[in-house]
Amino acid sequence: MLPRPPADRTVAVPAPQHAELLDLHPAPADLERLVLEGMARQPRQLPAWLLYDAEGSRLFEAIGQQPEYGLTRQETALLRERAPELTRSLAEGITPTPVLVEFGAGNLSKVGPLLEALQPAAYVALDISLDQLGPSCRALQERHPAVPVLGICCDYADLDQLPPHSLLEGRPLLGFYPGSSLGNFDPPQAGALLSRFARLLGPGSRLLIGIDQPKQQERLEAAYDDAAGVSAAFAFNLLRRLNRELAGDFDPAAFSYSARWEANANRIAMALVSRHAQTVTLAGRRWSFTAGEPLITEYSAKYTPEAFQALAAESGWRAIRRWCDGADDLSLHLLAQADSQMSRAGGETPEPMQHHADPDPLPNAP
Ligand code: AVI
Repeated sequence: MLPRPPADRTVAVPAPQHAELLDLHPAPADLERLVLEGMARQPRQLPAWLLYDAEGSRLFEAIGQQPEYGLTRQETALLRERAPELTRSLAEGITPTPVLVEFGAGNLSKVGPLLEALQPAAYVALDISLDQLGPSCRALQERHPAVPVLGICCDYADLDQLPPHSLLEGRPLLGFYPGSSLGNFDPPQAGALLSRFARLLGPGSRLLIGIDQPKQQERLEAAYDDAAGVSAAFAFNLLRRLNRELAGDFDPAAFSYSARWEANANRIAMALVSRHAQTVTLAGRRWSFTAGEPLITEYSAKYTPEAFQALAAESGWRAIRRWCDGADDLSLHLLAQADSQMSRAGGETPEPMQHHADPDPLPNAP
């Protein structure tokens, strides 16, 4: 693994095929602070991005292939089928040629059809896992040699500005946030994240975002606790990471995995539940768990289209259009910044969006 510099230093990591990588991964001290804060919460809850070390990223990809977890397959198919229309709406009236910025890009498996249809000036992928981002950026650059690719390893939810880089200068930015990862943030944090995206992308920008919707409890619980045990392995991998990176002594056998639908909060709560009373050492401190006490590894909130659009409106975005899969399980929402008529590059965006929206204010285009 590459050495991690402190969060405030930007280091260009040379990569072949001209895909460039910047490493802004949180420093070990930040990681320790966040874990200590999370362990002190009631219930204990750690930041979800900690799940994505090299092994966690591999396991998350495997989750996407489980029959119970349809989100990845359905959204990928929707993006492939609708790419020309999506990109037309995304980039309409935007000049000069924009840069596409993907948040939480993972293995970059969803962006291909958008790159082909949009032909952006550059593609910038932000993700927490450097181990995954490096090879994925290089492979994508090979497949799309005409679009310069820049990978930024970072916690995008804690980024105050995009790092200075020639590819990001003087061009409008279009955001892409697929996978319903917004659901992994509590509602106030989710709203703050949408506002952050508006600031990072700049005035006049647009955002295409994938959002999973509430559905039958049994389906959701199976999606997050698949029969092959991959979701459980994904959660248990967190304990291994804590043991390795923060001198922990968690015994995975002393915990069981649980994924439960919390109807009052419209979310799945994923937790490792202590099988018995025990004390664990982590980051030089002792932590007691009572029997049955959960360590929340992640929440996955689901939003109806209306609830999501209300959240977006509170966070400075205006809903322009929605596309969904045939079963209306999930949506791709196109948002534009609420008050701005100016693109980030300084060019005026003529009649931003309104006259491009269908007469139905929130048309569904399955
Ligand atoms: C990344 N995120 C949207 C996934 C989800 O569906 O909430 C994470 C996940 N965790 C377990 N399974 C999937």
